[in-house]
Amino acid sequence: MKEQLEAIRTQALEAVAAAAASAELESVRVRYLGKKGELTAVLKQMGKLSPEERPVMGQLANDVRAAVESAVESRAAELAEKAMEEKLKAETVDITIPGRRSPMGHKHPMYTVLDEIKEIFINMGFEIMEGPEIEQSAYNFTKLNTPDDHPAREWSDTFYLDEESRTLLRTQTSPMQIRAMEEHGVPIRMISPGRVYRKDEVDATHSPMFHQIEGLVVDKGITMADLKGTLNAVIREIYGPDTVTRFRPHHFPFTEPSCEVDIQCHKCGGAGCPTCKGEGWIEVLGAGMVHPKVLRGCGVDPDVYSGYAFGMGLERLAMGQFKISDLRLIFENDTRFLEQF
Ligand code: 2NM
Repeated sequence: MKEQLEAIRTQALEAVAAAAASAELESVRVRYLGKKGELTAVLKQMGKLSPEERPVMGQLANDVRAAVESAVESRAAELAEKAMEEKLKAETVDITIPGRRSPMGHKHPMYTVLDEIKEIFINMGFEIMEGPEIEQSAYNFTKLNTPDDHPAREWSDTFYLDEESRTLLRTQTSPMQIRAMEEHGVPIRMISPGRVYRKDEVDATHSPMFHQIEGLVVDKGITMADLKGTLNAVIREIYGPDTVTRFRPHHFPFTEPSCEVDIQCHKCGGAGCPTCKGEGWIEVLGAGMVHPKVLRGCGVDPDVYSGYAFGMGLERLAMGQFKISDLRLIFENDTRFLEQF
């Protein structure tokens, strides 16, 4: 029996050392140490031994088991380490390979212009108040002193959202000015930038959605001189300190008197050229003194308070600033176009 046990030890240790993978090692373990293994088979014969031999063989069998078990254990650790090394080698990442860049977006040119203008007004003490794009016709037209038969109210000009023409997509941001006077009260000095909608045919200079900034100042003693001074200052911030302006009489339902403001063409200096369509002047905004009826409608006493308001389109400004020839490019959102700005 001693020889049998020694033989098991020698063979088992050889087999453990030769096991090249953990599955192979496991089958070696089962073969020698398992319930039906070789060592168990020998131990079953212990009964045949003399009482003197039994503890000696028992001790030897335990030694063999312990030796084989520990050999299996350390071989298992070796194999696991080897497997890990191979896995790491196979999965090595070359961190020196340049990464793949994901394309990075940036601010849309419309909003670059918008933010620039907001900044100018913020620095002059104006508040920014944004409002809903879906409006009531009361706020978009009626409270702005727009007569019931005004052409802008036609279904052919305005996007209505109900049969009764009560809700619509705002055609200007002035309804926000009305809300501001009603809710904030006066004195007030604010601008409302945002999208507006009109049923325009799309061409190089028209889109059914475009951007506007309108402004409103109401306080005691506000006059046309404040309007001219402020707008001249704003225009010179946008177009340069030497820009020449012209205030021309005009008509808006919500202001009286009203005017349009032109800048002298910077290309030709007023002589007339393709940029100003031969006019020598380029219209940049509309403005006027807020109509007393509009003030009264917002709970403001026109005998105590007066104010001026103005509105300007942003697309034309962006087109001029970025030398964009066709308005449609601004809204197509083709990244090959947008990434130029
Ligand atoms: C313009 C031109 C002139 C304007 C008027 C008002 C309000 F609400 F105070 F009556 N907001 N905006 C206004 C005046 C807008 O856009 C060309």
